[in-house]
Amino acid sequence: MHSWSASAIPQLPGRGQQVRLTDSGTGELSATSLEGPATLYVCGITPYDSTHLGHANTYLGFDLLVRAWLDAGREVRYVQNVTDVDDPLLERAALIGVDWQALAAEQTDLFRNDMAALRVVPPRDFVGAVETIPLVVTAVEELLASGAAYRVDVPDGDGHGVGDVYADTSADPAFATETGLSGAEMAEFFAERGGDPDRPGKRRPLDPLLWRTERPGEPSWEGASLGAGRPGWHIECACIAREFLGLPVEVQAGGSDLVFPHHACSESHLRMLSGEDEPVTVHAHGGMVAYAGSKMSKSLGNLVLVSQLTAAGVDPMAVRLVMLAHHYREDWEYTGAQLETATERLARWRRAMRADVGPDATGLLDQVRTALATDLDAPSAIHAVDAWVAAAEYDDGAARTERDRGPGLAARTVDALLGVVV
Ligand code: 5CA
Ligand code: ZN
Repeated sequence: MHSWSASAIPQLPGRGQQVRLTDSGTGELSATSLEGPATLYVCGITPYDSTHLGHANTYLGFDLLVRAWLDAGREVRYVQNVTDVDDPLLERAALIGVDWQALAAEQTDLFRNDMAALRVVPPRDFVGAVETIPLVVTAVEELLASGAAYRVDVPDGDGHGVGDVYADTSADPAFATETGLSGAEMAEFFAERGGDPDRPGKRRPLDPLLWRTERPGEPSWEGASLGAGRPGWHIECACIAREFLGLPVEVQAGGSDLVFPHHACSESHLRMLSGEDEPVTVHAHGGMVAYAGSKMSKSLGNLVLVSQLTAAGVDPMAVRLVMLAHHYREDWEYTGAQLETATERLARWRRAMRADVGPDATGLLDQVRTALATDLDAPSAIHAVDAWVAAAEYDDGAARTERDRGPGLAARTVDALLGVVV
């Protein structure tokens, strides 16, 4: 499917640094490469109730990675999916009495508009689950053939298809080891996050669904030897990553709610399909945004949407500054007061950076580059910009630099590296 439109990124003097990111499994900083194309897979939305601030926080967090890589001179191959068929989407469409495809299309459009307004660099490939079904069918057939998957009978299956297909996690001795989670934690998350530990006929509670044979009243697609049905969730992201990026994927990313089972299962599928021990190099996860006391989530309904804020006249750049004030891995709770702070900050940045003269911004550029290269530390970058702005406001005339090295360079720095246009 088509992505959203890109905003121009200004050129900066010199070059950005090698980016180090925290790997969520080890908790240690891991250096991304300086050479060759960078590959990034960020799990996209399931298109309903988009785009809430939790989604926006995730995509803005990894937008900093894209910007830091581009600044360091790397070609960036960025893929994001859209889960445009899955249980939660079908359930929501049924609940509100609309066609699921219409809901998905409308919400994906809203998401594109929000991402463009927030000046998020678009992915090179923006890929829907539905358009990926032929790839999934082939992959599931491969997993069945190699013994890494098995069939489970469907009671009252109406003779449809040949049963559901599950991945056999025991075929992968490295299953979920990268997460650093205990068995008890995995069991808890699996049950909470879309898994079916008690499904009769499964070999192990954590075995994930690969192919769901067709059921009356549910959409289904031709599945060759699998029979008609629809794909499981994790295998879609595995297939899209393999097809559009190749292996290994340098950074696999999303919110921390995807560490297990989603990313662990996707990585395991990739391992089984490719024979590569480490199909993902760095596992990067953003923190969870809460509102009114709980994680912002579609199921709870405690949502603040980007489009609600912008429709009320909030500058998208202020929304961006709300997020950037938090480190991407932090869990935080949104409040209106944070939006006020961000709006005031944006006004101060604008005044100082639109001036004809001001302090030299060469040091600021270095500070912002260093902050981003160190685990995308946006709060430190903002602190450095605030200090430059304070110096500009204090300006006693002693240290004025012409626009190109002063306010103009500061403006280009926050535009190119932080995505904030002043
Ligand atoms: N379509 C799947 C991924 S393949 C999915 O998780 N969709 S989602 O719409 O639920 O979430 C989209 C992205 O936003 C995911 O990366 C998810 O981790 C992240 N996300 C969801 N809720 C929050 C939240 N409250 N705070 C931060 N990130 C969130
Ligand atoms: Zn995903």
